[in-house]
Amino acid sequence: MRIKKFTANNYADALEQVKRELGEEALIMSTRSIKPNTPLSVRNTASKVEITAAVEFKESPVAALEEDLQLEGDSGLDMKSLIFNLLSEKGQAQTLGLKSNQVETYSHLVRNGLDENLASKILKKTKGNSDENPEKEKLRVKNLMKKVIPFEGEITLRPDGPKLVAFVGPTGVGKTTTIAKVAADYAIRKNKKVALVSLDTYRLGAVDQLQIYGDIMQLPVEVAGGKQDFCDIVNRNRDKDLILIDTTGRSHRDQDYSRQLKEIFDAAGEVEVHLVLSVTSQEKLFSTTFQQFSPVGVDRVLFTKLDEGLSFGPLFNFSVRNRVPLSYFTIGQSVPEDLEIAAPDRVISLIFN
Ligand SMILES: Nc1nc2c(ncn2[C@@H]2O[C@H](COP(=O)(O)OP(=O)(O)O)[C@@H](O)[C@H]2O)c(=O)[nH]1
Ligand SMILES: [Mg+2]
Repeated sequence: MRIKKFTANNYADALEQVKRELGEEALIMSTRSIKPNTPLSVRNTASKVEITAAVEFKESPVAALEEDLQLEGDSGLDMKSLIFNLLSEKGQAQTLGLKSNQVETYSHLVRNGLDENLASKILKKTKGNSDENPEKEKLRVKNLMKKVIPFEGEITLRPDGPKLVAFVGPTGVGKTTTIAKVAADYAIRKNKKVALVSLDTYRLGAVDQLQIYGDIMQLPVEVAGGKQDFCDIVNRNRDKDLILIDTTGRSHRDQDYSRQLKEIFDAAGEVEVHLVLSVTSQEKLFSTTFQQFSPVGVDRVLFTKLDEGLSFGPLFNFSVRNRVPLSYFTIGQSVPEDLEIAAPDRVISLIFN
């Protein structure tokens, strides 16, 4: 139940406010007129109306959850959470005030790497009757989880010139391989004009790898050493629909590298940045990498190696907490087939199966 006071010059206006903010179903609990507390000289100021209204909290659990998550951010490891971690999952669920039919789902989520805090928040928002069948309860949880996963799906092209998309992330996560898969999808399946650009001059051999893919698909591959180079390349490829940019994955501690990338991208125009993370990495690396690349401006997150992943909770934690929309998933080493458009349904089945 949410209770709120509304003040206006007249009853109709106050009621209007109530409806706007709390909806048609709001309950009016009390109404009173308030005399303004003004000096004698202006005593004839009209009095105001105050309405106290209430509403049941059954609306949008999604919005409420999103709001909560945004407020909370990353909670540090304090004494309370240390002790909490020592409890059994059942103990945790009880401590969190979850219903008996939710304990199983809670345990399942936590075992699959979902952040405990996040799992308990989701369960609290979906809390049904305690005598309800756990399967029904689970379905409600799945639905809410599905709704809070941000996703944008595949790359959308521009009507007026090439779309520039850069892939950034740690070494070895699968950036170059993924670029080859995406390039094949647009160039071969969708029949679009694609160019590949490598800012991958740091690691010896890295350009070769992209070159080989380019040769197989008969796509131009260009290598940019710096800002001017990059702008020239983009200008030369104005006729393309899509320019895919590969980058070196240097140490995730290298903030300078991110600033350098930002400068290069800014000079060339609008570049959509996809952060590439592997589900086989430690979850901690997700957040440090995200921080490293935040100066560049991360627009999307792309998870690789789902075929080798053991737990998918961290993928959910990352995208939901940071509100970065998912773009693609990769599910194996084969180019071009092991690529899929990321969808919330898929995330849910990864977590629940
Ligand atoms: N199992 C699996 N391996 C992948 C996947 N994507 C890429 N790889 C492999 O990961 C390794 C590193 O890939 P690469 O594209 O060079 O990574 P980069 O350093 O980020 O460019 C290669 O052996 C790829 O074949 C995937 O979805 N699943
Ligand atoms: Mg590479």
